[in-house]
Amino acid sequence: MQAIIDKIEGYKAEVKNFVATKADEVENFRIQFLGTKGLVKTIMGEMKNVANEDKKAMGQILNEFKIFVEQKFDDLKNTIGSNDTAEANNIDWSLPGTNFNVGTRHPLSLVRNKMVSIFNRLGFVVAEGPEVEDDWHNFGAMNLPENHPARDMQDTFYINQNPSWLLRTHTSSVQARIMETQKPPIRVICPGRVYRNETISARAHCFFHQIEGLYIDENVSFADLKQTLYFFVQEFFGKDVKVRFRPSYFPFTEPSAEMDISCQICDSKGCNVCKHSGWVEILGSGMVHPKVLENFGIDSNKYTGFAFGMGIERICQLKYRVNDLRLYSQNDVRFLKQFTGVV
Ligand code: 2NL
Repeated sequence: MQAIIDKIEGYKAEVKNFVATKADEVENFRIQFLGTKGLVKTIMGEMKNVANEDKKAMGQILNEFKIFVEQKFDDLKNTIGSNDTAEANNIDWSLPGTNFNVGTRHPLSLVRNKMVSIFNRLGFVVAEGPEVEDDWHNFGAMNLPENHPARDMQDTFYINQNPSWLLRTHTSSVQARIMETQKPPIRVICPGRVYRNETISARAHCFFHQIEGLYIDENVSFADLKQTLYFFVQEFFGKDVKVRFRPSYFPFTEPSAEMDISCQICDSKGCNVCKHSGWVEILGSGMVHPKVLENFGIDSNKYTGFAFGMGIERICQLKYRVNDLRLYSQNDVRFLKQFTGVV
């Protein structure tokens, strides 16, 4: 027993005089003395060689040694730090944090999503289609005569390699494809990019975004059209918005109407956007022309429908006061980051 006591005294001196300057050395100390194969465990193993009558005294000595070593380890950790806290202790907590630049949704996406979700609640489902179209789906099926000015090269981008292909000028071509493949009742909303051969300016661009809607069933009336669009603008702009319908003309609808809303910029007091009239036009609409229905084999004596189309940029301008169409595609973060937090 005395031999073990002497050994422990020697170890105690070793532990006492142990110096560490780095966290790695503290960790080495832990492994050497307190690890599963460390000195404390090894000496504890010596208990089995101790005579029965000495076991109690020996147990006490060993326990004291263990506490002594643990105390030293705590001291080393507190002054230098151990590996598991090394990194934490090396951090300068007063430094400013790392900045993550989180992207924002594009304003046109925000507005499109909001519009789509309103129409979803009325039972309209989203349909999409190709941006490169043929003449039939873009013009022919929509009752546009061969000589219609919209078909002119001056207005429409035709594909050089195959001039029977073009960049769609409206998303009506998507609805055409729906009528081609589905039977009434049809209730779709078609958001998407469309192309027109325009000189780029604050008020015109060679591409922009549209949402068109189409509802075909038995007994669909002009009253349904008005109520649907009135509901939409109330949900989008707020209950106080006023609407008015003006007769208009589109080859694909009869009768046709344009819808104005009370100016959201000046609250109808008069401004540049409403040209001091208090009203701004936001969409075109009408009852689907019987010829368009018959183009897809839909019996126009049994079924009627309404359709409408609006520019997303226009709605976005009224909602967020964007006054230059070019801002939407210039990718200037000074513009884009203004929509942070807009859901
Ligand atoms: C506008 C006018 C409109 C339609 C689009 C349509 C679609 C089918 C049948 C009939 Cl499949 N009509 N779409 C109808 C009226 C107006 O858009 O000013 N858009 C920006």
